[in-house]
Amino acid sequence: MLNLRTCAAKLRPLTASQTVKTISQHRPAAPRTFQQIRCYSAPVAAEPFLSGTSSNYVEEMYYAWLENPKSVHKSWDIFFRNANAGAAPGTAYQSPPPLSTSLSMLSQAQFLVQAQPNVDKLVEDHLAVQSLIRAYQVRGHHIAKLDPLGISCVNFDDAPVTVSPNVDLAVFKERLRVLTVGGFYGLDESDLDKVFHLPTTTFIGGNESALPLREIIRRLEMAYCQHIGVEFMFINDLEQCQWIRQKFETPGIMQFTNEEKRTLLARLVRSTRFEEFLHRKWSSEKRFGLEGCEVLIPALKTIIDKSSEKGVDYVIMGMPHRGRLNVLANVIRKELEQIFCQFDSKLEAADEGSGDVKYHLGMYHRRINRVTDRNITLSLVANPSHLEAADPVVQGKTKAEQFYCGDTEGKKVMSILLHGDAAFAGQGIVYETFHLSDLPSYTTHGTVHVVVNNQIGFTTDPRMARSSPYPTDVARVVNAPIFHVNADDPEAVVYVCNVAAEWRSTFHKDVVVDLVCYRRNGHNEMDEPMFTQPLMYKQIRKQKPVLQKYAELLISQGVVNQPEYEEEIAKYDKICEEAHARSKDEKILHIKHWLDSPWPGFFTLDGQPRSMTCPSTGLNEEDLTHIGQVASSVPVEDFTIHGGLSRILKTRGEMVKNRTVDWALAEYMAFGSLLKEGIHIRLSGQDVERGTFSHRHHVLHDQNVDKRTCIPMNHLWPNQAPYTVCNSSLSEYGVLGFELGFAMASPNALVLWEAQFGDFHNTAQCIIDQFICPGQAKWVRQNGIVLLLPHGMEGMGPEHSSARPERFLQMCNDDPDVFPKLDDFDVRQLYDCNWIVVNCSTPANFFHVLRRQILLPFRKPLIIFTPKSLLRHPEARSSFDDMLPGTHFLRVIPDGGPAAQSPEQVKRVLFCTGKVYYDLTRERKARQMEADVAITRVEQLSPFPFDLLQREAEKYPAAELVWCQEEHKNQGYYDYVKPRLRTTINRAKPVWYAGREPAAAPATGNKKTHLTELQRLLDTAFNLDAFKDLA
Ligand SMILES: Cc1ncc(C[n+]2csc(CCOP(=O)(O)OP(=O)(O)O)c2C)c(N)n1
Ligand SMILES: [Mg+2]
Repeated sequence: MLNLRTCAAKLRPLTASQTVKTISQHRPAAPRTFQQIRCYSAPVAAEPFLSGTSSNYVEEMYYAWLENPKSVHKSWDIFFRNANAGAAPGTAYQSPPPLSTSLSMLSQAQFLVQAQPNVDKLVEDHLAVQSLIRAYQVRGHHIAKLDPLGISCVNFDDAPVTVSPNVDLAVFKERLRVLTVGGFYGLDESDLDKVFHLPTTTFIGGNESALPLREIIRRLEMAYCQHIGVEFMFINDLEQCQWIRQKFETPGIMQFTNEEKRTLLARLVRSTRFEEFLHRKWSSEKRFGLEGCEVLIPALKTIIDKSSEKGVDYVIMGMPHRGRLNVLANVIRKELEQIFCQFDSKLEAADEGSGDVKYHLGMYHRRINRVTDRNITLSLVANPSHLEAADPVVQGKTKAEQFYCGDTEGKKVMSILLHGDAAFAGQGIVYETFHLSDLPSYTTHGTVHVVVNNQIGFTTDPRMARSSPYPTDVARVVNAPIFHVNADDPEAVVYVCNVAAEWRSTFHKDVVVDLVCYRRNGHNEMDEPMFTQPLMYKQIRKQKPVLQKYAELLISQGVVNQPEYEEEIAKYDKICEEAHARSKDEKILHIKHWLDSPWPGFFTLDGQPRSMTCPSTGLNEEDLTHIGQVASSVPVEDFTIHGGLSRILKTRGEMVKNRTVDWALAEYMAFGSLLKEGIHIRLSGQDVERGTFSHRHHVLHDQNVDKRTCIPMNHLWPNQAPYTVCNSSLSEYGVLGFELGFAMASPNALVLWEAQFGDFHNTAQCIIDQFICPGQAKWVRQNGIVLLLPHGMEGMGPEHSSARPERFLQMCNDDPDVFPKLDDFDVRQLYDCNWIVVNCSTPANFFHVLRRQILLPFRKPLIIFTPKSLLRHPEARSSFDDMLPGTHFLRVIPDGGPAAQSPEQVKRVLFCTGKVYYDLTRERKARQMEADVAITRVEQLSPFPFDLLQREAEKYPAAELVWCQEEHKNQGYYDYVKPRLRTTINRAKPVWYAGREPAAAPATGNKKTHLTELQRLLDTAFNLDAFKDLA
């Protein structure tokens, strides 16, 4: 009872005449610092059963009860009422009334509440204030003044109220209708001067633990309803919520020194005058200027400064077109003359390749951060026009840089991603990338996202461009806090950027800064925005530029004077003029100066390969045996594997004894040997650890201990490089982009992405079309990523049959009509190509092509069509002999049987690739045509082995030439191979086709039709009269 009375006294509203000091005597006036422990209102927290996870649950319920007492079970309602009324710990709980509640029991249960006639009102007022505070925290951003134009459709209240100490409750009632949906919790005007205790879930009190309601409202307005809208209450971690509350609620926390204000002004001067300079000099050039969001430059610089202060020394950035040149100039500090000379159309390109427009190029720059005096490296990843496509690439590169410098927590390397409002909301890759953010093998330990939210996408309004109130709602799925900020308030922007950087360094989680701004010009400088947004642009014409507004503010505050301001402008204009003059001396454009990921040491100083040879990719017998033994064992003690897997390992062991490998073992040999040579290997994709077809088993799982795993590949050699094998999220676009980014960071790593089935690569088409295929041509950046694409017609239906080789082959840059004049096809042809496309028919060749990928003196993407049924095909085995020193990858595997012994007798040569070879040899044997028909396997499709196939064709002078494939005629390889084969033989003979007819789908859904089609193509392949009438 004593406790109840004390608490009731505490809760009783005080009149303003009772000073805050009096209250402070009851409760020490310690500053409200952030508390790590979970905090309820004191009486509830004291309950003995509230510990561990139950406290989370109870807390949720408590908040729900605060909003609506009827939303919880009656027993909890009584408990919370009693606890808040001051019941002693352990006594607040009353057992719930039984189903057949008798009146007497109910009245017993309600005894405590009823015994205190005033408590109801006290509790309700107290709860009303708590609910009010919570309402501001949850929904304050709905009424914050975020839009500099004042026209945003996201403004939930278009009549913002000016807050003064004389809070008018009538106005607030209207405001609170928006905030609380259900009205004002019974508080009225007479309560405004009553003093209320503040709950521990707010920091608005500063040093005070109780405040008059009027002041509570004023402070909440200041924290949540001005130029910053904080969206965070969906975060399900109390500690993180408290951290944010403290950052925005603590009175006076948003203070700037005069020095800081002057720095901010100087940064705005640079940002604004840079665009003006470009506009003056090249008024008709597209540059996707930053006008309307000039504050982006100080925003980014703040994030970088703060992160540098926290220990980060490498920042990797990705961004779209908007303001990119400005970021290069003023954030990354690319030499201005290098930027300006890009506007000179007369410049000749010095590098090989086709290049890219200036607002897509990347950059890498190391310098001293002037604010922290620490070294910082900044890299802006080159990107295509495809918005948001660079997001996962940036993440992958960041992960790799963290990996190579041992930064397991993201303390030294971080990423910043910039987005446009329309693209952030509209592009699914944003969602895929967010879902990588907290996965162990993909996390970069927090990304700072900055959205240039100019409230328009090209000509489309937000209400037509998204179904969510904000463009940033996608970030809520990963519990990232979102700071919306009016971009015309530079101090508010800098403040939230500081908080965002601190958030990242504290919690290592993603965070979003939403710069609500406008776009002063059209989509680009040539575009007329009044066609489609007339009213918006009338408003924009009236809008004072942010630099002018802020300069006037600082002049009025006496922080700078007019001459100082003008001098700052003149100083930067002069820098631009001088750089422009120097840029005229540039005669040649070097795209390699715009490389985002240089590989020092891998190339010569002028960027050339150190040699033009590739050593043998073979391996000595001992290493093959050793790797094979580890691959067929469990290299740790007391580890129980599944019985089925024991059998698989036993079979492997027997193969090793017999000096043979199947597909999985060949892959093991390639990986294991490269690891010994210090090459890091990373294999990523859906279910790659076991392998979709259960053939790989690179991660063993203890059958008795949960989550205990073993990766034998990491137990091979004493000082080996690490092997990373990771099941990915169910994404292709995001994960392939990520691995491409990972592969960018170092040439000394074999990075592989495996599709579950090859056809799934088409959901990552943008990464293939925009980065992998043309990356080097556009950005002089090499990349050795490997794509493993399971492919083959197995009667499994139209899906899962074809990895669409035709698409990759169509994008190869070798000329079908020209026989290359090269001394050395083996390496030189690879150097000239944009990517390598292979379909290996033997495990040994798969082994060699993986090793060649690293032993080559340059890097090219490698596309491998990998088998499914061949994984277990008894003939698809290779001997150690084919993998020993001196052996190498075979671009073409000639026929080695009777046909090759008497080549002049051969009537037909069947050229083929991949698994159909095994169908063809079986059929040839059955028909006893081994001396009549030669079968030549084209293992490397691109670059096309013109030299070897010429030899093959010449070897069989009397033979017809036939391309045979299991894919449909308009698919597979035929369209690619035919003209090249004809060039090889100088068009002396036709090249016939044996295969399925053209079709819309990659394969039939009917197994019987599949087999009929197969038999038909085999019939054509071995019917020596098949083409007679066509000749
Ligand atoms: C994937 C993709 N689709 C379409 C386009 C064409 N496009 C270029 S900019 C743009 C509007 C982008 O709007 P927003 O993301 O808001 O950026 P802003 O230009 O407003 O800064 C569009 C549709 C593109 N570049 N990429
Ligand atoms: Mg936009």
